[in-house]
Amino acid sequence: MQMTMRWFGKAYDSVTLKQIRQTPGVSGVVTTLYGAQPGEVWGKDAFRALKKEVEDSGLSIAGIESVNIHDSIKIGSPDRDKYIDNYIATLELLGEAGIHLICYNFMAIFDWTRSDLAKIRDDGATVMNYEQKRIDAIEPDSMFSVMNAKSNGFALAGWEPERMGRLKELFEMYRGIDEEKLSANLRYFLERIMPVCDKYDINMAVHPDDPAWSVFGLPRIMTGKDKLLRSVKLVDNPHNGITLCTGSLGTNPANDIPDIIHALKGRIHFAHVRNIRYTGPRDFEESAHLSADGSLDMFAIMKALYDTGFKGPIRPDHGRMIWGEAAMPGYGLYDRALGVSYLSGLWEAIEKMSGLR
Ligand SMILES: [Mn+2]
Repeated sequence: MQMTMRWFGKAYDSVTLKQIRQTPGVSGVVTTLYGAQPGEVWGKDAFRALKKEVEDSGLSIAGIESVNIHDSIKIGSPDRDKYIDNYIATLELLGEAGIHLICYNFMAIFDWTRSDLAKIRDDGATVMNYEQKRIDAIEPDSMFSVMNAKSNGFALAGWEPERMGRLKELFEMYRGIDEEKLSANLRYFLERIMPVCDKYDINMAVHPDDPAWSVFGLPRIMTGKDKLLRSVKLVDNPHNGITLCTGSLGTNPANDIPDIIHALKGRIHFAHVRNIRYTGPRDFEESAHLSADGSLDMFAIMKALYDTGFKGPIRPDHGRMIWGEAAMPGYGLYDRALGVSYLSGLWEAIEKMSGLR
């Protein structure tokens, strides 16, 4: 595995490349061309400049998170081919630049959902939190203002104001899109992009739904083992894989993550590893990475990745906000750096213990 951190670019992130480079064990970042809208062809010069900036800091770009999918592709609108052509042009540009990993999601409208972005815990740390009854009390089309009001003034990944200003329209567009249609539209998209992925050896890594159940009645096709297996078989090409996001899949206690890792062996191209703590049925908070602080067995997760020969980039995921840091919710430096150290420690121990067997 390659340990990485997510970096949002200097215009958006409070964390610097230098700080990431100084985090022991981290050799790369996953990033994206922030400001590019879903459906656009990325600018070659803008991406080159981003790549140079990362490499000048002594890090590499381990993958792109994300190249977002235009709603027309997810909905299967008549104009989808134009947006798939644009997506292919972006993949070509990234492939030429030596990028081999793209994370994306195929979620309807909302990328991820929380009821609170800064719940205060007993020790004064703040964490992102999800309570189903509070989500149920929110009108779907006011969800953006609820989330945005709590973002510390930072742009939230996946909550682009440009799209979120059109929520009513988006709900209208997704009317009639059920899981079958969403899956069929994913298959159509994958069939069209696989030749360019084969040409440049680009691994596509779809992100699971977060949380792992339907929210606001929208269809969900990436919620657990069976659906993930179905998605990789839609187009049975090794470049069609998944991002193993433990915090997203883990929201449903019925999801046995080590079992999912074994079932998806060879098709997990990227791993987001974080812990969560169940606080009620369909309620959870994002805890520290340690097994002891949450409900997931992080040793078992890292062991399953090791045992299945996982070679891709891994990153700590959302962290708590601690030590007075002000940052994008979930993406402060301190707790993610603690996550890096903890996950790296688990990995070293597993590696050495395995070698001793
Ligand atoms: Mn994730």
